Amino acid sequence: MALTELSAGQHASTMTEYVTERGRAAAAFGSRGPIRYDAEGELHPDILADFETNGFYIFEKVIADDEIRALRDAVEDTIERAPSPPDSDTDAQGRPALGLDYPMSPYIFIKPLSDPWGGTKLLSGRHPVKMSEPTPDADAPTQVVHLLLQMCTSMPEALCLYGHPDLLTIAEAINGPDFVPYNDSIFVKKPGMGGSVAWHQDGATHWDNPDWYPGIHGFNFQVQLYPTTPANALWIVPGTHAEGRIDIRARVEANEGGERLPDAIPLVTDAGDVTIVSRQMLHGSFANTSPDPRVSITFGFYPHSSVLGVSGGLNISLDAKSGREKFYDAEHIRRRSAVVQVAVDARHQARPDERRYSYAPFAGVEDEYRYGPETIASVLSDYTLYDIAL
Ligand SMILES: O=C(O)CCC(=O)C(=O)O
Repeated sequence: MALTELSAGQHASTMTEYVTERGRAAAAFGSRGPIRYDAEGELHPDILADFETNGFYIFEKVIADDEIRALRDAVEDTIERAPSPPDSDTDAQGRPALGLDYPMSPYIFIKPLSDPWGGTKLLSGRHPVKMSEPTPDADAPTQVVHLLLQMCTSMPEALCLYGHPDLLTIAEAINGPDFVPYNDSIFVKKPGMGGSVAWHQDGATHWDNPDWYPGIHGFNFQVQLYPTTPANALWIVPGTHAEGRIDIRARVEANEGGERLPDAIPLVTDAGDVTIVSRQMLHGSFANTSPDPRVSITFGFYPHSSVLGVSGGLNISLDAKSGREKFYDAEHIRRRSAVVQVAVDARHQARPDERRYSYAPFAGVEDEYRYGPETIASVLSDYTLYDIAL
């Protein structure tokens, strides 16, 4: 029977042997531990070396329990405020839906357990092979939230997370002090409903750059709000970030187990753990037919040199008005990076006793980027227009 014809329960059973075996491989892999700094307060070089070799790292217990609880509540509240049905102006309780005044809807809906991008031309066609799409249970809704966007506008808790000093110190260690943000999105994968994300590499711009190197497309954080398991986690193929552009279709077609790639491992974490994954890594996730939810707050950063003077190669970055690719000049970069500076201040206001991160591009002008009504309007209301998608 083709995997696509399976019920949710049958899909889960079909996956059991693979997720168990690869889950064991993941547990033995390493490239994980708490954040460690050296005597100068820099991210420990052993962690950077692991990341450079394997293309990922799992930082354990970074986000405290109370912050995770607040983020869970904020995400659930945001999901409840989604338009219902998806093309409506009101939510399921008849209130005006969140995001009617945003430059683009902060919700992406999908059919439960489906794969919205695999085998399509969407997102620069970077997901060439469709994943299995098991049939959801008869009582599942027809559409579910797959992604939440523009979190820094809708959730002050998420804005504060974006200004987290440990996360920004990691971004600086990998990409330099003038690191530049990509976008943010929250993957929502509820049990029996969460869709898959077909195997892909994120980068779409610099593959033929004569100065290509494994870090040129930056990396993504994922902050996990619930423990992840081999059955619902993000999967990666370690080391593929350094292989250049991969023929994903050939790799999947040559594999006897199809999408169940033999050398992939799941990123198994606890709630409050944070993963970093190179945007050049071969990665993806399966339909969530497990009994456990996954909610992954995802946001990335690039080296400044990868962005300045470049046109976005990933087609989520088309200019809303002209439909053309955006050109990332210094002003565009400043507009988008200002979200980081406002986030740092929002976090400082919420947690004045915590170390405050110092973001080099805004050194000396911090007072112009205090979190409050003015920057909510000038920086946070439409920042997704300035997302930088390489
Ligand atoms: O979390 C997932 O399932 C997919 C994440 C992903 O593909 C990405 O961050 O690029």
